[in-house]
Amino acid sequence: MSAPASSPPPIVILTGAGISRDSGLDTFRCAGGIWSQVRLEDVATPDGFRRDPARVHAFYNARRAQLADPAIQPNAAHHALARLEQDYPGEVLLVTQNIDDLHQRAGSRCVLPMHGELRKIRCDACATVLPWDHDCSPAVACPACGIAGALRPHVVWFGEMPLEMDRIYAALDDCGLFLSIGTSGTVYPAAGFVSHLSDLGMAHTLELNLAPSEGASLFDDGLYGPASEVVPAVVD
Ligand code: BV8
Repeated sequence: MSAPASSPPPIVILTGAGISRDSGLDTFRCAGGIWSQVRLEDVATPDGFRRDPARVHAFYNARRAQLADPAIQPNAAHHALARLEQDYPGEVLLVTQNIDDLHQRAGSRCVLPMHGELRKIRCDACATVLPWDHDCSPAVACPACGIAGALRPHVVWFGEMPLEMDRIYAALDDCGLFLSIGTSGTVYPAAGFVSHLSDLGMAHTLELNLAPSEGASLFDDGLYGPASEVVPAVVD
C-alpha cells in the first residue's frame, strides 16, 4: 500500500535495513551482511539480470521465503512509526529503502517503498505489477499477458530510477522534521536527502542509528542504539 496523494506532510521519515535488523533480517553492509554474501553486480543490477535471470530470481526467491517465515515480524520500531502516523494523521510520510513489508504489516499506511517491494513482481513485456508470494523463474509466464521470461522482481536495482521521486522531493521540500533511521546513507538518491534539506535550511534533521553513520555530521542531531529501543523512545 502506498501513501495517498495529498498535500505534503510535515514529517518525513527515511528508513533503511537497520530498522528491520531487530526483526531478524540482514542489513546489506554490516559485517556478514547481504553484500558480503553475494556480489551486488550479480543480483541487483539490470546487467546481472540479463546475464543470469535464474540466479537473480533465486536470490529474491530466497529473500521472499525468509520474509514469509513466521519468525520474521515487525519490531517495536516499526510499531512505533505506525503509532506516530495514527497519532498525527496526514502529517507523516514514511519513505523506505527496504523492500520488506514490515512497515505495512505494523500498520503504517503512508509508505513509499522507493526501492520496490519484494512481495511483488513486474512484467517487462506489459508493465503489469502483481502481488507475488511464491517463487519465480525465467520459465514462468506473466499471468496478465501470457509472455514467458518477462517477469522480474519489482525492485529497483543499481542504475535504475527509484520510485515516487517526485512525491518524495515534494514532501522533503515542505517538511519541518526529517528522521533517518537505520540507514548507512551510502546509496543515492536517498543518501542525498539530508544534504538537500540542509541546503533548504527549513527542517530539523535527526539520525537514529546503531552508531553514527559516515554522514552523521550532516544531521542536526543523532540518537544511537538499536532501532527497536531508540525509535519508540523518540516517538512515545
Ligand atoms: C539511481 C535492491 C539515478 C533492492 C538496492 C557511482 C557509480 C555507479 C552508480 C553510482 C555511483 N554513485 C552513485 C551511484 C548511484 C547508485 C548509488 O548510490 N551507488 C552507491 C553504492 C555509490 N544509486 C543508484 O543506482 C540508484 N538509482 O541513482 O538512479 C538514475 C539516473 C539516470 C538514469 C538512471 C538512474 C538505485 C539504488 C537502488 C539500489 N537498490 N537494492 C534489494 O535487493 O533490497 S541497494 C540496497 O541499499 C537496499 O535497497 C538498501 O535499502 C539500500 C540502502 O542500504 P541501507 O538500507 O542503508 O543498508 P546498509 O546495510 O547500508 O546500512 C544498514 C544501517 O543500519 C547501518 O548504518 C547500520 O549502522 C544500521 N543498523 C544495523 N543494525 C541496526 C542499525 N540501526 C538501528 N538498529 C539496528 N539494530
